[in-house]
Amino acid sequence: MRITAAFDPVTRIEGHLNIEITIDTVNGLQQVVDAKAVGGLFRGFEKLLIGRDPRDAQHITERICGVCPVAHGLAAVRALDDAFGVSVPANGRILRNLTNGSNFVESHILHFYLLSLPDYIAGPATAPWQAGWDVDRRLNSEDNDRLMQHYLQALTMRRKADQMTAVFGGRMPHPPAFIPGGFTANPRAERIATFTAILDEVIAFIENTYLPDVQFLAGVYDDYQSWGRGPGNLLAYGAFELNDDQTSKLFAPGIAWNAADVIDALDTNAINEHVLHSWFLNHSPANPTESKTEPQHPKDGAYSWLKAPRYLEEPCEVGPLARMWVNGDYRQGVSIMDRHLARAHEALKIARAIRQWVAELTPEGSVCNTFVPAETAEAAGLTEAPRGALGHWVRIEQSRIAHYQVISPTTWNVSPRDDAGVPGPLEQALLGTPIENAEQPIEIMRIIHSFDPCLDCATHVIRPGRQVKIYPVL
Ligand code: NFE
Repeated sequence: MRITAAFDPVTRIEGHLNIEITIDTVNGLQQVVDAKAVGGLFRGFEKLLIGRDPRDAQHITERICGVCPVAHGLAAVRALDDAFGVSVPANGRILRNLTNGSNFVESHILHFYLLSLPDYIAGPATAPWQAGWDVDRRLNSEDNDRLMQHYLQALTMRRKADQMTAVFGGRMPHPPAFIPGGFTANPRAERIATFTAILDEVIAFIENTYLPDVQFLAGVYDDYQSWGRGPGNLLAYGAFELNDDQTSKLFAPGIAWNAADVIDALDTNAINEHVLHSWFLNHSPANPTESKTEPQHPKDGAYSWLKAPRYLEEPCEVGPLARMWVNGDYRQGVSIMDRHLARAHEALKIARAIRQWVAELTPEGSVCNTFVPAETAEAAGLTEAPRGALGHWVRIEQSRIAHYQVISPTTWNVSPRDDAGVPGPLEQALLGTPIENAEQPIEIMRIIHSFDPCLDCATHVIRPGRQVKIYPVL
C-alpha cells in the first residue's frame, strides 16, 4: 500500500521542519520512495542587514540562532577582519577558539542526549517523552535506566559547557565579545581558572559517559550503520585557527567526493545557490557573493524556504562527520550511527584541544588589534558551526552593508531539490530506507535526527503586514 505522510513539525530538532514522505513496497520491501524536506519559514536576515554599519553584523547575525550564535558571530567578524584588513593577536585568536569550541561541545552533548536518545530509549510516562512511538526498543531495562541517568547528567553538563562559553564570551546565548581584530574579554587568571575547572568536568563526562554511550548504542543498532547515507559528498570549510597567520587549523578545509579518502582543496567559487524549488524569485545558480534573497510565495514547483547550496553543482553533507572525514579522524562510513560516532569523537577532540589552547593564553595580554572600517570592501567569513560549514559573505559600499549572504550548515544538509531536480542530502538519505511499521516509521526520525538539523539557522518567521517578528521557540 502506498502511503504519503507529512511530519509537521518534526520534533526534537532546532526550529521548524516539515518532512513529506511516500512509503511504498518495492521488490517486496516496504521503503521510502520519495522525500521532501520543507523549511517552512522565511529567514530574511540578509535583507535586514542592508544599509547597516558593517560593525553591527556580528551582533545581528548571532540572533539567527540561540544554539550556535557563537559561530555566526565568528563568521561575521572573520569577514570583517578581511574587509578591514586587520589581523588578530594570539590571545584574540585563542579566545575565539575557546568560545566557539565550548559551544561545539555543549551542542554535541545537547544533540545526543536531548534530541536523539529519546528515539532509542523509553522514558517516563510524561512530556516530553509521551506521546512517543514505542517501537524498535532494543535495550534491556538496566541499559535503558543507565542511559536515562546519563540524559539527566547531560542537562547539567550542557549548562556547564555554556558557562565556559560565557566565561570569556560574556554570556550565552549571543556572546557580545566578538569584534573585528579580535575579542573584547581579557583572559585574567581567575577567568582561566574558572574555565579550566569546568573544562576538566566536561572532558571527564565526554570520555567516561558520552563517547561510551554512543559506542554502546551504535553496537546495539549496528544495522543503523547501513542506513541514512545520502550523497556521501563531505564538505568542510575548516575552523579553529592554530597560528596567527591562520594557515593551520584544527580542522582543515576540503571535500571528499562519495566518501573517498582523497580530499580535494576547497574553492569557494564552486559554491552556488539554486532556487528553482525554493520560495525565491528565480535566478540562475549564483555564488553567495552575488545571489539574491527575494522571497516569492507561492511559486509553482517550490516547496521550501531553504535555498539549495551546491558545490560544483553537487549536494554535499556538512557537519561533524564531514569535518572528521576530511581530516582523517573518522572514516568508518556515512550513516545514522556514523554521524553520532563522529560527533562524539569530535567533541572529545575539541575538548582536548581547548585544554591546550587555554595554556597558550597570555593573561592580561593584548586581545584585539585596532582597525579602520573600510568604506568599500568585499569579503567572506568562513568557519565551522557545530552542525557544519558556515559562511557569511559581505559587500560594503559607502561604509554600509550593500549585500549580505549567509549559508548555514542546515541549508546544505536539508536543502530541497536543485535546478537539476537532484534532492538534497537529507532527502537522499531518506530514500530507500526500509520501514518496518508505516504507522510509526521511527527510522525516518532517526535519520533526520542524525543530521542534527537547525531550521532556526536556515529560516525565521516574518509576518508581512505586521510590525512584529516571531522567533521559533526551541
Ligand atoms: Ni541553529 Fe547552526 C549550527 C548554524 S545550523 S544551530 O551549528 O549556522 O544551520
